[in-house]
Amino acid sequence: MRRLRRLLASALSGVLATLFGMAAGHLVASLLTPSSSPVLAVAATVIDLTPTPLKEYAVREFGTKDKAILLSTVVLVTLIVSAVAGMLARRWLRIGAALLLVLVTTAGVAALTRPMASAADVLPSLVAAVVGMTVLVVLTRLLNGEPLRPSASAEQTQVSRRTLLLVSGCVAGGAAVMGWAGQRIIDYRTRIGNVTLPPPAKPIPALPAGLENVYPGISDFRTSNSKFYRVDINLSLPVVPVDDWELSVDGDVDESFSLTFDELSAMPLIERDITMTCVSNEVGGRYIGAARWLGVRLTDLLDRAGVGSGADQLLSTATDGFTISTPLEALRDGRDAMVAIGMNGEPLPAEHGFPARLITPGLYGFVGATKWLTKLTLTTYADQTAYWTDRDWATDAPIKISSRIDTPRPLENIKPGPTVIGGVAWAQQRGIERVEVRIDGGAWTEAILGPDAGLDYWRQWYLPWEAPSGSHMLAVRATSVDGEVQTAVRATPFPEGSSGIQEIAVSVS
Ligand SMILES: Nc1nc2c(c(=O)[nH]1)N[C@H]1C(S)=C(S)[C@@H](COP(=O)(O)O)O[C@H]1N2
Ligand SMILES: [Mo]
Repeated sequence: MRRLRRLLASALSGVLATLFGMAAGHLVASLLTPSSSPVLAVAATVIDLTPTPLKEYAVREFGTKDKAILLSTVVLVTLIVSAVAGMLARRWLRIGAALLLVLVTTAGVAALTRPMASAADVLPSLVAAVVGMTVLVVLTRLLNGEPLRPSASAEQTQVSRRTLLLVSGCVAGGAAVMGWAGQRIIDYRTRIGNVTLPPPAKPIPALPAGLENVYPGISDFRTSNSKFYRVDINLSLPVVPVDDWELSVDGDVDESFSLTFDELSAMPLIERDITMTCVSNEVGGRYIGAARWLGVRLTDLLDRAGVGSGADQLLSTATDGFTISTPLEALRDGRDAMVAIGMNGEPLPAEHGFPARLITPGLYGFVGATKWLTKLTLTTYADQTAYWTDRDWATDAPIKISSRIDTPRPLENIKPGPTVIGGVAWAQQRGIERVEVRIDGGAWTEAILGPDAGLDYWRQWYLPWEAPSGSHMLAVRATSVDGEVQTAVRATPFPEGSSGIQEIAVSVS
């Protein structure tokens, strides 16, 4: 019993040492670069090193919770190792300390090898090392009843259990306060600045009312900013102070230039309704959203720079070190790609790329939707490659035609009688001609389409259904205006987007 208590106490000392170090590192990072926080840096590196199939599995299984799950796993593993370090330290202080040092060195190396890392990014890990090690030494000595200072006399070293509890409590409390403060500072620094958006040069008509008000359960015709899916490589949002921000256009151009946010927003602004899709979206998945974007037409910027004859790609760079290659041809075929500064009537939210991002209708996000954009470089595919293409994803990736059942939900139990099957369908750049529903493997029945907001916007659809009791299989497929019928042939998201037909089971009773 006593041995078990001793063991637990020493394990706890290791855990407390690490928590305190991590929190101190987080606080220091919040003041410098949030992504250099030890936990965040390690987690981000884990993402980078995870093989693509495993990443796809995680995205599929955990959806947007994948980041939270990853962070918790990293913290949990770290704390387990720390507990072991604490137990070892009780008898062999050096070995325990060495184990903690391995942990924190991992964090330091991770921070230094992030895409945009500078030497200063090792600081949070250094602080974590010094602080965590000190706590480990102090707690271990207290536990062992050893003097904290070599010169201390015998009665000074008599530590009561109360002292030990007090010190442990202070360490735990200190860690909580530092971690909380660091997070508050990060939230403050990544908030969006005080920005007012000028109106578009030619406002477009208001979006028609969608079907969601008539048939609840169908996705909103316009996705609100707070519900818009978020996909990026970051565990913490990049800090982009709008006053220091600049967008430069360079590379194979007659004259490179850069613009401040005010200069960019003073250019003629266009407004477009565009549905964005992530290449990682599974058939029937949620990584899709539709919004009204406000921004500067990309060709205006390209014309101003004067594109050289050799360029075949636009390489965009973001403050998070992320890069995207977009085929120049797609950007100049009249599709109104833009550098967006507004989303649904508001400045871009921090999660969606404040202060400016690229939006390319018809291409998956990873080839045309650079958030936190800072640089547009005219270059060639032979000369330069981008983040995901370096990881074997497709270089050119038009969004595939697809459709989704929103209501009823997979495996939902509904009442027999009149109901509605409904959802959304998209074929950006081409438009949706028809949506069909198949019930229990029968014939395809044409659904009724909702309002039309242009080729690049999704269409809502519904089909009234007299649901009979029993289990049923519901499937949906779309046809584009140019006649492509959504294929039943399955493809995984990697490397150029999923295909197949969504079929769900529902029970009626
Ligand atoms: N800077 C930056 N831009 C980025 C990414 C990123 O990781 N970093 N991810 C891309 C991907 S894969 C997609 S699908 C879209 C998602 O945009 P959203 O989060 O606003 O929906 O952003 C793109 N732009
Ligand atoms: Mo994506």
